[in-house]
Amino acid sequence: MADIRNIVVLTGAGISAESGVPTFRGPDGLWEGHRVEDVATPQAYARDPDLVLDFYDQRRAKLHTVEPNPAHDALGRLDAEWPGELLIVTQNVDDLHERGGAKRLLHMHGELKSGWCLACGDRRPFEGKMAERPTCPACGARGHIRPDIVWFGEMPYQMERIEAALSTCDLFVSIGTSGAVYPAAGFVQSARQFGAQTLEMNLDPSEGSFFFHESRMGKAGELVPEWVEGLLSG
Ligand code: BV8
Repeated sequence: MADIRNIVVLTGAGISAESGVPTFRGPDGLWEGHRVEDVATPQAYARDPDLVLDFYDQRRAKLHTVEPNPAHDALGRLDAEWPGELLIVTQNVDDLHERGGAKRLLHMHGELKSGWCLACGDRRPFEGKMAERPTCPACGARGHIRPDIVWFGEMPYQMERIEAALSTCDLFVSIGTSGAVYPAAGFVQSARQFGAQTLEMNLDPSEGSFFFHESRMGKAGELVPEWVEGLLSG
């Protein structure tokens, strides 16, 4: 472990599963109730804004009923105590990493608690229901606020910052993601090309398990605290 200084952690829906937030592709998956094309694309939003806005309004409201789990708390502890570089890149749109204490964090697929006004481009924290067509606090336009979420076919956020971190990391860790969605699913290959060690912690083998030097199968709430303790105790 001595030669590990810079770490990039990628998380997906699996890290929030033990907090009661449904994953996408599991048996009770979010997508089970909906076809992805019907709720997570710009075309879906144009075709049926009420369905899409309600889908995200419901998930935003649920955030008040869930708590961070030991995996979020362990990454918060790592953030506080790790002396080297750390970047936590989450695909998740919930706020559980923040509530678990993570600060060196970015949401590459956006956040449920952020709104984006298409009339003026303003982005800011949002609470409540977009389906009620609220007025934009910045420009006063009504009914143009959409979820500040990266849908399929849209460019994920802060890709340059992510690529820079991957190019200098000594360790890349993937937690709770199926490896089904790009560009996130390709990060492990980039990290390896730059010489990083790669570790996966997941309930089941992901689509990218082959690319990891090490895969630990199990629940994030158990594996992540163990891993952080091991790392911090050197
Ligand atoms: C882009 C926001 C380009 C919405 C999401 C063909 C090949 C390659 C790529 C493509 C292709 N065709 C199309 C593409 C591109 C596309 C893509 O990858 N499609 C896939 C389906 C093939 N990607 C895009 O469109 C991306 N944009 O490419 O832009 C571009 C270029 C120029 C200009 C403009 C654009 C945008 C992708 C982002 C889409 N938005 N989410 C929302 O949240 O509603 S993606 C969605 O899936 C989620 O964000 C999530 O993050 C992501 C991945 O899912 P996971 O997080 O992995 O969740 P999942 O349920 O799948 O898996 C959970 C895992 O956890 C499981 O493995 C399970 O075993 C494990 N688990 C469960 N419980 C536990 C656990 N592990 C540990 N402990 C537990 N307790």
